[in-house]
Amino acid sequence: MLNFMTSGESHGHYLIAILEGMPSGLAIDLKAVNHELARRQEGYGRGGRMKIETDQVELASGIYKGKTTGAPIGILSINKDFKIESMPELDRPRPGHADLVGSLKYHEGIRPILERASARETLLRVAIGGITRQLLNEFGIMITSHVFELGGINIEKSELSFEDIEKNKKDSQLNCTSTTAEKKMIALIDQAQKDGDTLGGRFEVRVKGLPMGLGSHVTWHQKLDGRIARAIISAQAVKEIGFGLSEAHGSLPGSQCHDEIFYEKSRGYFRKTNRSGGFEGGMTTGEEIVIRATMKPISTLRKALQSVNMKTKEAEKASFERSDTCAVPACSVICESIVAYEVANAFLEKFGGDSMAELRRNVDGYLKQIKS
Ligand code: EPS
Repeated sequence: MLNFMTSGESHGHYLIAILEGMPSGLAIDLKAVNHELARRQEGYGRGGRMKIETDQVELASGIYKGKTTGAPIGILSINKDFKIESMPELDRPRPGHADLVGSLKYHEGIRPILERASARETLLRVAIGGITRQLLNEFGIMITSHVFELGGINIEKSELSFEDIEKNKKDSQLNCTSTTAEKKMIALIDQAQKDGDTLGGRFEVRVKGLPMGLGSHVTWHQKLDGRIARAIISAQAVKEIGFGLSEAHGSLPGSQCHDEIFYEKSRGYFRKTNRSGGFEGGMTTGEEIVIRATMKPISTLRKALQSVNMKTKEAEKASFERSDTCAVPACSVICESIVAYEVANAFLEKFGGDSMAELRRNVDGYLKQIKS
């Protein structure tokens, strides 16, 4: 059973996480983890902070000769832009951020709230995802994502294969599979920047190579789709998530919503569609997990919205802090890592094993069983 905790503020000195529950004997490629962090920093429309930082982590503990030991893994990152103690207090909460509710609830002003609520924390969630996806990759489980809508510009709904997504988005600045759509999206981001506004969008996360039967129908908290939904919504600014046909389940008849079942001796049970997005009864069907999620526009607007000065209670425009115009590509990368952690957790819950050798034996035994 995996568990993690993060600590750290956007302009604090350190960002710290602990990941417990990984089996021993997994060689960890730190370059690959830091590559995910570099991906998180990309995206047209990101703010000035991304020019200051070169995000990377050290694995401070729990690794011996490059491999996991079964002990908790300490993850450490140092903020170049470490200036929290000298930063000005805000007194006009920004609509959409944690500012107003957090400062009333914790009674300590806005600064400490925004520092912890910031999307900066996702650096650690990506580091944890970078580690856990290496466990999944050992078993042929791969993850990708792509942005299919930004500021209202939508890529025509095409059933892109996992491989096509990876191929078509390779040189994209927006983690997008269509160059024509990307050009329009970039123009929209430029316009939003000029208007002092921000943009949100929608993205898809895909996981392939899964065995059937991760997660369980027997209790609500073991349903893996439910766990993924909670985890994705916990990412800063994510406001909606769906699986497979997603909201179309609400308008299509059952005959167009479920995945009919077939069987061939050579390949066992299979489906010709994946409208469920890879889940039935909270369990993986063995088809790809298909997640579609929506990120709201960043809440900090240069053209500030109406707020209230918490000292004087006078109506005033909200405070402004350096920020992104659009961070949807980053959000799709962050959610790849969030899904990696949840799937790895369910994988280890099902197959157990204190070491990779024992885990492999358990997986092989199960795969033989469901084949027969
Ligand atoms: C971010 C770090 C932050 C923001 C942004 C993303 O750095 P700074 O506040 O120094 O600019 O750029 O966070 C937000 C916009 C937000 O609202 O949380 C990061 O590292 O992803």
